[in-house]
Amino acid sequence: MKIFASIAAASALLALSAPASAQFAKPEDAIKYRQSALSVMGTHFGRVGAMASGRAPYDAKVAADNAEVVAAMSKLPWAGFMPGTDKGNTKAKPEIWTEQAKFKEYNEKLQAETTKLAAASKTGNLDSLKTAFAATADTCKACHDAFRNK
Ligand code: ASC
Repeated sequence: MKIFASIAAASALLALSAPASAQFAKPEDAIKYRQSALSVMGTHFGRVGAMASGRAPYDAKVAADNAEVVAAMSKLPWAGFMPGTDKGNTKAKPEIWTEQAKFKEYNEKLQAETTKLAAASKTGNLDSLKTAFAATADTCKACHDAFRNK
């Protein structure tokens, strides 16, 4: 009987402690996932940036639709930086795993800035969009400088 109780307890513990790794079958899957999320985010951020910089005509609806995708995508990549995904087809620096508090702080800052970007895009005011775009881009860059290899 005792052995069953131990197995049950071990299974419960595993179920509780495994959520991050359980989301991906293999480390390569996690790497591909985070790169995909960051790539989609970059594509839509680039479309907002084209308007913020005047390379594309400003269309408030298009800006808002793209900023909405950026804000949604900004929540996703981080689950893909699970332990054991520091090696392989990745530019991720080891500091992501040795300075986890700082990495998390940057992830959260990005989510805060993209939320502001989405809000600014809904005002229909191009100057607000430009300000929020610049703040978001600075946040992208700070994290890349600290945590991404060239
Ligand atoms: C982008 C994009 C990034 C950021 C970064 C901002 O459009 O793909 O990674 O902006 O270059 O500095």
